[in-house]
Amino acid sequence: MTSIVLATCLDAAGHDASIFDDNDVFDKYGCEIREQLREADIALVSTTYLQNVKPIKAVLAEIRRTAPGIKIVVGGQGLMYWEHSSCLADVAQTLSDADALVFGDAEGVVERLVEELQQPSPKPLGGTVYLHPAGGGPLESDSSPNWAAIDDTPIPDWGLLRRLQINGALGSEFTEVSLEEGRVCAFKCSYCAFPLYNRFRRKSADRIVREIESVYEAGFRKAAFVGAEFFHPIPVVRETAQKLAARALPVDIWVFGRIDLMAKHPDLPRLLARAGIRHINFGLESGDHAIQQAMNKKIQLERIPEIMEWLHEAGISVAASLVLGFPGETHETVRRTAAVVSGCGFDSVMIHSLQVVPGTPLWKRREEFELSMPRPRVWMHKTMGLHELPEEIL
Ligand code: B12
Ligand code: SF4
Repeated sequence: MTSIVLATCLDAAGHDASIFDDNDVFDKYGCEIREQLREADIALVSTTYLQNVKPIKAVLAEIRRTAPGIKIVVGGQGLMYWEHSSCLADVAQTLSDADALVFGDAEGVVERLVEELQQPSPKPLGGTVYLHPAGGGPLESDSSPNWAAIDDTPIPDWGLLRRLQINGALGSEFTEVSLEEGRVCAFKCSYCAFPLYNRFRRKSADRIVREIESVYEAGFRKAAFVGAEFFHPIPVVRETAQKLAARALPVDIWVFGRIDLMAKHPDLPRLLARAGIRHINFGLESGDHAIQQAMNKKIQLERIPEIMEWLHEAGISVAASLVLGFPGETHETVRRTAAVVSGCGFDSVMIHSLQVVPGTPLWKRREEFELSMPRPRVWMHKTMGLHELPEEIL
């Protein structure tokens, strides 16, 4: 989705683009990338999925070797992640093959940055740090992120999937697209990294309807909302569902969302089904009340079986996800979670191990939770250690 959002910004500003979107892109598509780079003015490199900066450093070096004069811009949520765990000067030093770093949203910046980078002295832009200002002056270090007005951002043009070269070839075979109901989530679960690299914004009902219309017009019949959490606030969800139901477009929709928020709205599942929602991914995480409290998740577990019945009656399936290993987890709490889950009637269950991400409330309160981290990603606390969890979920 990141690639299509960036390509939409470039397209709107009248520029052609081609996309390479995969792990290890140079290993897989080296010839095709080099061919494109020799004709390009600018390379946009996204770090959204990355936790390790090394692959990006290598990609930048390879781009620079192939096209020494090209302008390179790096952005995406990985940049925010590294800034959290390091400092701007270190990030800039590591990514020194780039010409500019963009913190926060691309929309409203990328379109202008493409022009500015062609100038001898580019003008300051929100969220943008130029690494090589004219005359080799000092680093401009305003990395306060650019947060766009979410309803005013260009609607992602999924038709580009058919029109642009993706990984060196035309005519992609994607049948499903991703959309955002907004950015991030209004909740603050203590282990969750979503709010760290982005700011909560929710799209209006009219905007979401326009996006589904655009997906339909581009010929797609399946869309997944991946912003973070679809069901808050309920009045916006209700209005969105009413408007989508009125449009009755044959687009099957999949969302991430807290089904517990529907407890006081028994009519909502049927309305959602009329709007096209077919599947929900629900983060239950634990069936233990004390762990729910400590996670700051606070799901009323006893209401879930009833809400599941409403959803099933409406024809909506639900996959639940669990996180094992939160401080306080024992064999007993895992058994309790299994009992709760087996009484809920979920269509499928995904199990993950706890990850303690730097910057999250859980990470900041390590002492209080008696949580130790002998190595990055490895945790232990009074009642459990990562090594006790089965390999299949690590
Ligand atoms: C969908 C998703 C997945 C799917 C991916 C499916 C797919 N291929 O599309 C799956 C489930 C596979 C997945 C896996 C992982 N994910 Co994930 N995922 C997401 C999710 C929910 C949506 C990503 C998305 O499309 N966002 C919409 C786009 C438009 O947003 P964006 O990329 O941030 O882009 C905006 C800005 O950042 C900026 N921008 C981005 N790139 C660039 C580049 C330039 C040049 C510029 C100027 C601007 C710019 O402009 C864009 C528009 O404003 C995000 C959370 C979220 N809501 O963003 C997590 C998220 C990206 N995932 C994350 C993580 C950690 C992972 C995993 C590493 C998890 C794991 N431990 O295995 C893996 C890695 C996968 C991989 N192969 O690399 C983190 C990454 C943060 C980080 N760097 O540490 C996120 C942010 C969640 C979080 N906050 O913890 N994920
Ligand atoms: S775990 Fe889900 S509900 Fe909680 S803050 Fe993260 S995205 Fe929101």
